[in-house]
Amino acid sequence: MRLFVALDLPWSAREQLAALSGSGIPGARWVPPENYHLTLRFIGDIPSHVARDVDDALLGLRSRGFALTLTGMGTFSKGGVSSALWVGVERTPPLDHLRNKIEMALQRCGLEPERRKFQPHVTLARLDNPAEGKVAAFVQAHNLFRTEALPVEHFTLFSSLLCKDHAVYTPEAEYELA
Ligand code: 3AM
Repeated sequence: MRLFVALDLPWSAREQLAALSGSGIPGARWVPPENYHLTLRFIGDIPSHVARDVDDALLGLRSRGFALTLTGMGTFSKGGVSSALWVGVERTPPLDHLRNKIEMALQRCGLEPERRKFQPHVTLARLDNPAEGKVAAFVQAHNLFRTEALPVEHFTLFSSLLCKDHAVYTPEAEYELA
């Protein structure tokens, strides 16, 4: 099972993100609104007995709810070429705390530590060799994007099924925050 831990988003925020999406960057593969999420930890393919341990560990995790604000816009690049367009996330101690607790819980299940820096974001589109001028103009045009403070009351273990031209994310379990 290919798994990741993420925050889902309320529909009000999904609608705001969807309103930004869909045009301005020819060839962009816009993420459908039902797939928007903030990845806290990508896990990858693990056997089902390890997935059960992960579920137990996440069930035992105690952390507080908090508020999350999406703000700004940016890109990830591979070899100097933009590969993903995202909306940023205001970095706060409770978000980092939750992410660190999840990381520790997963390491206790025997998973390798995550080596990549945590860069919280919500991916809006995946890009394949885009016109960089269009990407830069899009980022600049929407840089002041900001949502209201969104309540985070749970986090979710998602499975990810990669199909030919899209991914299907299924919530496998939700974990309440205090
Ligand atoms: O949160 P986003 O949409 O940026 O790109 C994948 C997606 O990221 C990422 O995990 C999220 C849920 O699928 N992902 C896929 N493979 C990955 C890997 N090997 C990965 N993240 C880290 N390492």
